[in-house]
Amino acid sequence: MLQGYTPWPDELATKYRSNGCWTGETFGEVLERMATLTPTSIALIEGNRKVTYEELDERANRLAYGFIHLGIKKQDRVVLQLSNSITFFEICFALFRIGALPIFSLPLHRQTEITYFCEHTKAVAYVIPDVFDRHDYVKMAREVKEKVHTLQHIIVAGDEQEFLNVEALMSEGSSVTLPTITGSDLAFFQLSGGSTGLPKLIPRTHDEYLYSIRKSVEICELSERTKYLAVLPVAHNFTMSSPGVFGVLYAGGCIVLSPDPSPDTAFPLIEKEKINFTSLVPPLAIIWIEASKTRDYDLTSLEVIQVGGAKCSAEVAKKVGPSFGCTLQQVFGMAEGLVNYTRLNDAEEKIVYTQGRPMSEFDEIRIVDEEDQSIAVGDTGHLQVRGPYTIIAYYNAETHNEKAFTHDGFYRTGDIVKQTEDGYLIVEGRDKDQINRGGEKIAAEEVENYLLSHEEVLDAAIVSMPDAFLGERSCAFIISQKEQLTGQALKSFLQLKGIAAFKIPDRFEFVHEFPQTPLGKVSKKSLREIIQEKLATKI
Ligand code: OOB
Repeated sequence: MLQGYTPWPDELATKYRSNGCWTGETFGEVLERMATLTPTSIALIEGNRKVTYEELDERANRLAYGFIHLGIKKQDRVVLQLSNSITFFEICFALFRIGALPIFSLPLHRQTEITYFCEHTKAVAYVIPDVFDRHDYVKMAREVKEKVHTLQHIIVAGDEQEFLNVEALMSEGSSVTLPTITGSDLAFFQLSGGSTGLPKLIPRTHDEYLYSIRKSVEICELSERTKYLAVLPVAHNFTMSSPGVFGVLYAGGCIVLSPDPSPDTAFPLIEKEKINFTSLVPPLAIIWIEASKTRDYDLTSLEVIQVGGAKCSAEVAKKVGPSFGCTLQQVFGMAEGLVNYTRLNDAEEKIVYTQGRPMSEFDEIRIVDEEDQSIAVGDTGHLQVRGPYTIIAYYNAETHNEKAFTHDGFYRTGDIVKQTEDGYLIVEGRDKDQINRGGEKIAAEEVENYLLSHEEVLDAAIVSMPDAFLGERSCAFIISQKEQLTGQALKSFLQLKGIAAFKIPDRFEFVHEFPQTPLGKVSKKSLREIIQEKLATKI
């Protein structure tokens, strides 16, 4: 058993097996099955390169042997930071086959975050592109390797320099047997959006994650005729499994990988590949809707556009269907588990005004007040959830787990919602110290801590401010004795430190003190009001 991992209690595991949620199947087996059933169907398209199910299966196997020859073993942790590429899938399935555990970081993460993921999990390997979006990952890997002593291998897709090349890892495995992997084994780690100091890691077993995929495939009606355009990073839970790229592979469909989400890249791909399904965050939906008015591409193949990751306003939701001649599906999910979908045949009113309902009949949700007491249906309160694909603990985070989960094993989502009579959820707000910047999550405390490491910053508090396009942006209130300190200087400081660009505050406000709550804590509510007022008067 991996230290720091809290296994499912026997009672729940037995329940989810006996009610058919957990089948014991593994990701490695899913790919093998599809390679047998539909060997010559195209699984992945990246630019001019196409890979069939059989080829994907074969290449994943050769890489699995390569990893074993390198000495990577079952349960070893491997930080994976690849863009939307065929290599991402080959590496993923290779690691699944040998039971090594990928940690799905995002292409935007920088050395501070990557170093932390490697250190926290004692990772033995780190997989990167050479250059992506003008960022030099090899240089970054050099810096990370200096600091992390467990890290033995840097594996590069592209120009590997002094490190290992993915292609060179491919190996024939005549003399080795792959380890046995079961459904209850850990498969990988997802990252939590977070609200406290350091990002939390979400452990996932094959059983629980494949259940969520199977159920999503059913609800979203994916099949071998699905042509899915992956525009958001595939490493994110939404694009990965709701039903996402893994759902498409499960259904035998075809994934087209978009290097970026702009209409200029995505629309020609939709026309060329006759895409019928894709997933967007709300700001992208806005950009696509605007672009659809002026761009002359044939987008009539689109059947479903999902929007999720942040609240989609009714105003935007109303426009998706008419702009693209397709069905909108709202998706309200979380990397920790629970995913809600509007159903494809729901009435317009449900699709536009709600964030859907839980995907599984075994999702237990409750909406409670400040004292964890259930409230009347229709009242607004805190959402808690327990179920066959919602985690019961973060990895290696004992103190945090005590706060994040109730005594009876419900996850406190930090979302404030209300429920309709027929079970649909409407997201009304949040009680977690997080900023949702157009779907990208910023844990306020994490960034505050980075700012506090600047010698001229005495205190820092980050809050959200409303934004017509992204929904929210971040504003940092700073107390400093140095009058010369500027927001620009702090931005440069954070960039140099190496953190994902979306976490760098959009605005800085210098103050002499923070408003306080009656208990003497910083009142973020008052700070939000201050910045809203300033924005309203355009100061
Ligand atoms: C998805 O996952 P995360 O882990 O990046 O973020 C989860 C949080 C939720 O707790 C909620 O606060 C917010 O993001 N959220 C939404 C939303 N979808 C996510 N808030 C309002 N409306 C929505 N539709 O973001 C995620 C994971 C799987 C599927 C979809 C999204």
